Amino acid sequence: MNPNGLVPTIDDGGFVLWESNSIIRYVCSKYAPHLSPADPQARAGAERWMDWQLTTLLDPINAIFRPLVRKMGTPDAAAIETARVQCVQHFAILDNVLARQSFMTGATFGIADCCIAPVAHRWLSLPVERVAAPHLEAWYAGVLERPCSAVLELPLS
Ligand SMILES: N[C@@H](CCC(=O)N[C@@H](CS)C(=O)NCC(=O)O)C(=O)O
Repeated sequence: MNPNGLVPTIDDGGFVLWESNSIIRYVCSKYAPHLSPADPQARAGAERWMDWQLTTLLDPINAIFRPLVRKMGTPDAAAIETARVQCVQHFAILDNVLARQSFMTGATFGIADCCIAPVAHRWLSLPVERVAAPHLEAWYAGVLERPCSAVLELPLS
């Protein structure tokens, strides 16, 4: 179904789609259009965080998650520390945003929150030192209260 042999991959009535953020966009547009802002600037602002998650946030998270949780390769303490510092900086950016608005999508929960929440779950669960990010932590606690957030309660694996 996915030439890359990776998850997530969905089959929606014969329509096969992979790439997590494309899946979020598709599922929201078909089944929950209220999660995507209609205003072009609000939508671009939200989608910017989805692109940033893929291009900037995931690499340092995975540089910690893969060796420490998935046990892939031999942990390199210096590389993990470099990634940790990058994560602290990246999550400070999110904390700043969430000091000014309730959700990564804007005033209401939406597509950008669906995409950032699983990465925040990893970051807040990794066995590394973090810097307090009160707005991020309050936002994440709110996400955990939402229906369908049970997957975020699972331990990292
Ligand atoms: N850019 C892809 C990355 C997909 C990816 O790397 N998936 C990982 C899990 S997060 C995977 O399938 N790894 C192999 C495995 O878990 O068996 C996306 O966002 O969907």
